[in-house]
Amino acid sequence: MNPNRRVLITAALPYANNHPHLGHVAGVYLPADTYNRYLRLKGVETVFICGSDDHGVPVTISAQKEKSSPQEVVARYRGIQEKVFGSLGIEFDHYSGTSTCEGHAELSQQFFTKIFERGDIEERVTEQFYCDPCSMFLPDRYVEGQCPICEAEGARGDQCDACGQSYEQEQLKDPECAVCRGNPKIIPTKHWFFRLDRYEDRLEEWLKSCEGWRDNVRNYSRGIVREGLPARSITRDLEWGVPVPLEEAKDKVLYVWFDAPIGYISFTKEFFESKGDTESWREWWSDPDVELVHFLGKDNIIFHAVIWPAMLMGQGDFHLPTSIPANEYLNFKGEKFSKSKGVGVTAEEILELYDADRVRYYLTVVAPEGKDTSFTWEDFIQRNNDELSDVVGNFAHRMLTFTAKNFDSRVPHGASNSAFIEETLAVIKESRLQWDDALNRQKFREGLDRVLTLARHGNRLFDLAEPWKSRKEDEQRCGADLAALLEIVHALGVLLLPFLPSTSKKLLEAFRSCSPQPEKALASLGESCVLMEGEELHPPGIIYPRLELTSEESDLS
Ligand code: B3M
Ligand code: ZN
Repeated sequence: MNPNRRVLITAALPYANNHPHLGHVAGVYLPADTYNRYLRLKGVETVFICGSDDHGVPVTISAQKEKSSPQEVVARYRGIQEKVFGSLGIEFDHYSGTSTCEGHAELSQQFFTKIFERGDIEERVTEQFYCDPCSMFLPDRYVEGQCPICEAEGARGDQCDACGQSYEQEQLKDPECAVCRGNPKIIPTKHWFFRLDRYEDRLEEWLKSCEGWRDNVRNYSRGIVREGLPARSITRDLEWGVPVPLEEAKDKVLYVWFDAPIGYISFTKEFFESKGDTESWREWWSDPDVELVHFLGKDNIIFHAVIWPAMLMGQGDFHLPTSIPANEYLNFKGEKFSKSKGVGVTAEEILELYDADRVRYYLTVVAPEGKDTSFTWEDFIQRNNDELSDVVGNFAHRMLTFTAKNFDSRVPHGASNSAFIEETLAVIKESRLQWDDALNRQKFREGLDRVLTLARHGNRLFDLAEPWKSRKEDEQRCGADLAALLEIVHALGVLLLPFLPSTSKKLLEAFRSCSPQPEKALASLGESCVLMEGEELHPPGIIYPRLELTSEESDLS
């Protein structure tokens, strides 16, 4: 491993108008956090950045509906988001927001100006929807209609959720004002367009060179580039947003998708500056050795794998994404989670019933990594019981209580040359290597499955060793076997750390007197015994009591 490896991790900026639901958590924030914890456990230096996406129509519509201001909506939802992520153990280094981050507007304007000065932004007179009763232009989500590409209903002015494509709004069929449901008229207004066609060759070249990407991201993006990229309008007739830095566009703002990804940079800058370091952010964004990894949901692929890289190319001094692990959707009863449509469960709702690691566990085993998956309460309970309680919790509990009863809660004397310890170490090593390989490829389901397999092996080896028999016949052998099995319990504690931080902490607490720090122990797992014999264990008790399905869950839509 490169000892100087550095990875900058971002998670898509949630609009500051929604309660994160489990679809968001499973698809974006949890895998990003798991990856960050994994890298840190491996000793890799990382910076983990996120914050709210404050501008744009999602926020102004909410403000209008609630009869409050965009600022109020942003402040409230940002608070909710930070609380939810915190309760789930999703630990960003910095959680900011595009409307409050100092320097964000300025940097966004610089991005615009630089591309403008290259001649890659051009002015056009466009026909835009305008609603007379509301006396306003209807950019983006202010207008709904039929998608010009896949013909799905309910498509928005800038993007269709059904096919993920984006287009210019006048292409939308049967448009309706999202506020008053009236039919908008069309009037001319000037806008500024990003000439993406000028970046096609470079994008194609770059996408071709990207290795190890998920097929859904790479093939989809290459397909879009190959079809030809139309110029995209990057300004809007709105008051809320970053002002366009042009004299003749005084009453317009930048399109939210233009300023939002720049937040990744401005938040990084703010993060380092808050520590009194005004220089490092630049290195994290320009040193070609720093890996840049963007976690997001599939509806955001085009923006991150095509438009954002073109924006970065237009600057010249930032590096391009190293990988873009985009997930499909986690659905609820066959439908996309949607707070506004009342489908699914929010993170706050489930956290009132269950602790974070149970939620993290389930959302990782059903992570929509390669295809859409489903959340169901029955499955949530079942996987928690069959896997977390019966396999992991039960194995750890059996080992620790057996040691408590028979060996005074101390690590027994091990026998370094027994076939049993050899086999146990080999099992641990193989699990660690497979875990490492899966997590390195950002295959989190697979990584967690490897840990479960190790616990299953543990239970099998315990049954094979029959220490309850050998305890009477050959106490020394019994102790040696148990010492080996305790190595598995400890390894589970280490390998679970990226996935289930509090469970891992509880398990590792049991070994606090007899094992090194997990970061130090990791590379030795399965190479040799790491527990110090004779030292005391501190069993945590039952970690995962079995769950019953109660009416409370069924009451949640
Ligand atoms: N806010 C879209 C979303 O929440 C958008 C992501 C921005 S990432 C720069 O799905
Ligand atoms: Zn209207």
